[in-house]
Amino acid sequence: MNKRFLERTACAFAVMFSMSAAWASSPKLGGPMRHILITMPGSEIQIGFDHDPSEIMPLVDYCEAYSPPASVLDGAAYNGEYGWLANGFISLPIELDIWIELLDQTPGLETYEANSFAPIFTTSGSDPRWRWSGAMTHNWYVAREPGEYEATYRVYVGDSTGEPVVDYQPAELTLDWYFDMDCVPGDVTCDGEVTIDDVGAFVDLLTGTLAPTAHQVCAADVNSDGTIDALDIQAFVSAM
Ligand SMILES: [Ca+2]
Ligand SMILES: [Ca+2]
Repeated sequence: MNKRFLERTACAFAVMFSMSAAWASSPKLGGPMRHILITMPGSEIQIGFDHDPSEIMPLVDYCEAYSPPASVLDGAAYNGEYGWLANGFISLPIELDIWIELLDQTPGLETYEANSFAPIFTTSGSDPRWRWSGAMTHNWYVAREPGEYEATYRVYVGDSTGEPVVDYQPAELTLDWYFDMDCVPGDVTCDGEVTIDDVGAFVDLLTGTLAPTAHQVCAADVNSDGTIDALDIQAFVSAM
């Protein structure tokens, strides 16, 4: 099987590949919901968890394309398991809200708001302070390079502009994620196996038609020598 054959095959499968990308219209949480429980007995914010807080959430690169505004997740690994959730009654004057402020995070971590997909927590220059509506909210945490990620937040009572109100005691917590590069060599569609579906995506990547995700770059280096070149075409054919 030479490259010209691969290119012809790529044309035949281009429609199939683009249709499969279009079907992926809903991002996945990535696992069970994991809630950060916020309660306020009196004037002190308290944080609890409905899961083991030492658990680390997986950022997954599904190699899918989403309809806007979810398309901010395209080309990246992400997770939406963490959710902010009220744990019992929270009583605040109407002019006050509970805010969450990013204090520190691993470079490269991005966050997008649950439903709007707007960048928050300093992503794309956004404010480190985010107003929590009080409803269950699963924001999207995103990374583009493999590694471990961490973010520390302060949960506090603030006015309508996010300025802290000193009458209430805040709480802090740290959340953790990891992006594990466990690609299958040749699996450019990121479904865990090498099939005929991967031919079109592989050739698109080789010819520069496809802007690959980190997972796809890993998968296209079929012989795992750190570069993507003609040797990978032979290795790809052998993997079929
Ligand atoms: Ca595949
Ligand atoms: Ca290679």
